Amino acid sequence: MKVAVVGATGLVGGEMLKVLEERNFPVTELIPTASEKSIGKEIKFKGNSYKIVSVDDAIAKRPDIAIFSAGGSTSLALAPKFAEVGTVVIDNSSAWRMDPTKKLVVPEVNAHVLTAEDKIIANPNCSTIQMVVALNPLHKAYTIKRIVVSTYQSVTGTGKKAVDQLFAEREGNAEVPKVYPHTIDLNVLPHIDVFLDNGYTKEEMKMVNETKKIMGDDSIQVTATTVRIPVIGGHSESINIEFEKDYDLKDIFELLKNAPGVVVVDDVANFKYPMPKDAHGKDEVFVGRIRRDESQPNTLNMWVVADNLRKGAATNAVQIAEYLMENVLKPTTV
Ligand code: 2RA
Repeated sequence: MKVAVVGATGLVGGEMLKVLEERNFPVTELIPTASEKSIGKEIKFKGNSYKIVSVDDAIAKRPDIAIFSAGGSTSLALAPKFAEVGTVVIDNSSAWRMDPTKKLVVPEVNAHVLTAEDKIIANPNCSTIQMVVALNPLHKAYTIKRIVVSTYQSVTGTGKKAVDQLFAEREGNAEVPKVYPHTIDLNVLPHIDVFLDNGYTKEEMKMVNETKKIMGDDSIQVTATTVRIPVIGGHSESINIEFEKDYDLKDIFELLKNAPGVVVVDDVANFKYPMPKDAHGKDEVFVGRIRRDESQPNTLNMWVVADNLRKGAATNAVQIAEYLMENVLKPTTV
């Protein structure tokens, strides 16, 4: 497959290259592209150096797949241009996610919706991906009525400059350019993405709307509070789930243990539970602190952690590409 990575110099772009390499995705030609200022810079892939090419050059090569991590406006402008030359775009921005003509895909949940007609496919928001991977098997068994989620999100979700802000603050450098409106080190910001008229943030509404679309069920009620914390390595989520009917707690453990992409880490006697430090660099979604909500019937609490740059972005995008390759697309014949 000829694969373009659009936004190859960013945090997620770098992770995309790593994941393509680690999963041995059959890349016959890699076409890394990024903004004008990065053209000519070199990136490494499978031990070789590749120069960043212009977007026009990348389109002219007619890649089979283009994995985008370049922001919403770039994606709105460029994804259709790649699609016009026959490339399938897998886009990590929020630009196409709620477009009713585009599929929003987490392979463990709804890869089956993909067809050869899909030329622009949306990769969901990181905090939504890890939540639906863990919830989908439970929804199938017990039908989720309502989800109350609070997130604890890594600064890597904001990008390189946010990681720089955190470490500069930690070193006592107050002069660092701030990407957050407040200090992030030794602090917590109940604010991710922009505030909307309803008082929620865009990140919170992504969790509400994307969950319904991916799980194909508009009746699931979701309410979210999304929070930035001074952590790298992954996003954590406290999730309270009310089901239509009562459940067997042992069965919940079994369903999660057998769910694709899920690892249960729940041994409180030995202080074992998921943490971003352990999820860092991994592709799975880690679930623990699984327990009955004793305050109301049919309700469960759990704690879900995943590396937001991996399963929350790059890994999910590459898994979509793998599914397309195995089930939908024909490889380029040389
Ligand atoms: C964040 N949702 O963590 C983002 C990244 N996609 O801010």
